[in-house]
Amino acid sequence: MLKRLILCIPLFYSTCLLAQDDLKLWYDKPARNWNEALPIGNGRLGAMIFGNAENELIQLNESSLWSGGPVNTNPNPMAPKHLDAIRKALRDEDYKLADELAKKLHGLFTESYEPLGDLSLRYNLNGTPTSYYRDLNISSAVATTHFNVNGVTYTREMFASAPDNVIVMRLTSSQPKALNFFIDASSPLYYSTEVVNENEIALHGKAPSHTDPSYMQTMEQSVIYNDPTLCRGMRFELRIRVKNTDGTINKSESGLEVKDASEVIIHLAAATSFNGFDKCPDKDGIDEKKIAAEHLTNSWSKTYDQLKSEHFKDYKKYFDRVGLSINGNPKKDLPTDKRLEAYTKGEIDVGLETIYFQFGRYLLISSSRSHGIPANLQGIWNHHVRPPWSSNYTTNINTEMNYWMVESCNLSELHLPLIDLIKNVALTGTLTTKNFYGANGWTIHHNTDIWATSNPMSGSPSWANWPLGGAWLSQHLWEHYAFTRDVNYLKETAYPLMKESAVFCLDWLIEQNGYLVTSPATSPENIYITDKGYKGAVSVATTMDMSIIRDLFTNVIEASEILGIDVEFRATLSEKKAKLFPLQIGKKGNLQEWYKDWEDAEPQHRHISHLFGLFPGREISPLKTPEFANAARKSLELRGDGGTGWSKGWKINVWARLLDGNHAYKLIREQLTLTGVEGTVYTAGGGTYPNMLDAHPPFQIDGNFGGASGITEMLLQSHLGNVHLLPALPDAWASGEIKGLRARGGFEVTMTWTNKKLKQATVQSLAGTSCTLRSNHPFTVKGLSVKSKPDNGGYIATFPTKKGSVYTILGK
Ligand code: FUC
Repeated sequence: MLKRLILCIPLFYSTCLLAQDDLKLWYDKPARNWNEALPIGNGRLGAMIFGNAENELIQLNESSLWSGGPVNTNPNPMAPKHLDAIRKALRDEDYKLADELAKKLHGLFTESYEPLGDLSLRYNLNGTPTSYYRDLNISSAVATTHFNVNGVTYTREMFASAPDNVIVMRLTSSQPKALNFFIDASSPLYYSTEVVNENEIALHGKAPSHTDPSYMQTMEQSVIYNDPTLCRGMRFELRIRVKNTDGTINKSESGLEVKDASEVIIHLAAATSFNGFDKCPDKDGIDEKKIAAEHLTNSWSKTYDQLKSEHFKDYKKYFDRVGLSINGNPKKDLPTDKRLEAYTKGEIDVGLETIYFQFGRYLLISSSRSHGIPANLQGIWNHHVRPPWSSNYTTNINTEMNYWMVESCNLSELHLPLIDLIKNVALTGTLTTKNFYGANGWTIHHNTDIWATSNPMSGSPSWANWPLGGAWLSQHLWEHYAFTRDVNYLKETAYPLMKESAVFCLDWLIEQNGYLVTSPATSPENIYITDKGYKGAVSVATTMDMSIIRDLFTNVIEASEILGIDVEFRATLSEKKAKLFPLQIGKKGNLQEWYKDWEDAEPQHRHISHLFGLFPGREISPLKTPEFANAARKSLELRGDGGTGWSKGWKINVWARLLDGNHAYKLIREQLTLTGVEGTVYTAGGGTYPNMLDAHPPFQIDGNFGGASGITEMLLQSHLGNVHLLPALPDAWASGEIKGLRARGGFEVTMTWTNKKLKQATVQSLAGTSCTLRSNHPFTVKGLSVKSKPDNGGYIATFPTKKGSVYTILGK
């Protein structure tokens, strides 16, 4: 504590925040299962470290390793014929018929994200391990395991290096020549291993040509390898090279036997033949063997310390941009699983909450750095051949949730993999709109994969018949601009894609009772009950549909104004936007989810699709549209606080947007409820596994990212044209410091607060735009004759800024 204080006093508080030394997940026993293993990743290569003393298991992934091949964009040529019939049924209010006909618009399932393999280290220990310890340091992205056997300390240190494209391990023993182990590798996919020489093992593999989603109960083969065209099923390569300093290595048929060594360095390289979403991954694949070998050759020329310091430099470049400390970040000397358990039982532990926030940032830095391959439902960490929901990109909430925090948490570059994927799906999506609906522009439906699948899948229309994935993803194109103010990016990349998404929406809207509506429409993934008692999915003008389209049109209009182009198109959008079916308040005072004031088949459904306008949209706010904000609050109350991990993550954000910090905080506490530990049932759904990964259940990473985003929304909001400092602080976070959050308009914000009141902030202007600040308490801007004025229950002030300048805000 004293050391912290000494560090903090003479320096600015940004340095003080970085002194947080508790950013570790640590345990006093090995992982008993995957949900206790620790994830590392360089954005492309991922590993789950189990930390077993004797039989260490390291489960490996590579972000481009998926089943399948380029997608057939016209799998259902009869589809457009059914659209008019569905619309007629909906006009006739024959919802049953509409639901049935909607299934005639279905196409193919997405493919699956596949595991790469397992690395196994079998130690010859001759004794029982004691003093066991393992951790994952999230401020340096290094995992360590150590234990004692007969007075010898065995240590394993491991990290995934992005600059060098390899996973690196250092194994040591505290006494000379005590390391004896056997190393080999295997894969749950088709593979063969080759022991290349005394130092190297190669694993050559082949991914399935097709993998059915895990929720499909099929009598036929669900994982298929046979594709004579060589257009489906990519090849992959794993290379393991072992450097021993002073022992011996003997090769056997299956692996390498290391004997009597004191230190051993291992490099892992892997690559696939994936050559882009539209290329046959085998026949026209890239040379995965050559790439893996190159990565290995490059890394091999460097020392362990060199690799580690380059890894630190690279990782910290991202991680250190943001620091969070709440109430002094009290430390707890407890293993993370025990700490979670105590928290679950009601202990106060804001230190754990800040770790959870920074763990979200850690996970994104470790999983979102591959060109065109964003973080999927499990980031990059998956050990199932048929993973839950194919570990794909589910765009009716989950993929977007993964990226809600990317800009505000100062990781803007990590948005690019998603933006690259959007470019791909816009290409297949242009064919899908044409082939399925005879429409212009582009869209995708409720999920996609590395092959940029964009068609409506099979199954329940409540999720399959939702053609607004493109419009929702387009919000991310806009947000990247809103935060960075990069006009060139807006012009060259974002605007053309956003515009074509709007073109699809214009084609998709039809006129009904004087309004523009979507038809068919669903509200993912809820079911309504009509007045006649019919339970259905398909109707018209659901609130989510209309809100997403309003959001898209608003963003495209603004973008075209900034770029000074498309005057006529902009006028058309404005005119159509005014005619969109408006938000409705239902008889219970709720924000109506459906076109009519119907009941929900499942009132506590985990999705809250109809609240899009409140978050992540910017249509509803207690400050701008109190009536609709109250209705949204009522809807949330009716839905309740339950739900899966991501559902709670979503609700944290939504309650923060309602400026109710205490309710958001209640959900954070529930989100951090320990789950998945044998013999204990703390929670029925959602929660957090001992390794701090989010439970759907099973594991799904969106809850981690959604939770981190929610914490950010409690501390800073900027969606209403101003930068709102500390909009939703809960009572539990009376004092604190946050460094380096980003706000729309191109601002970087650092704040300290005490007694829930802003004490001081700095705002760095990155784009030179005028800045409007909002705070719940009065403030002044140092050096400028600017004083905040009362506004709608808070205080605001506007001042011009100079690019690069830093402004100090003093709370009163
Ligand atoms: C949606 C959700 C499920 C799950 C899946 C990946 O379909 O309704 O709960 O998160 O996506």
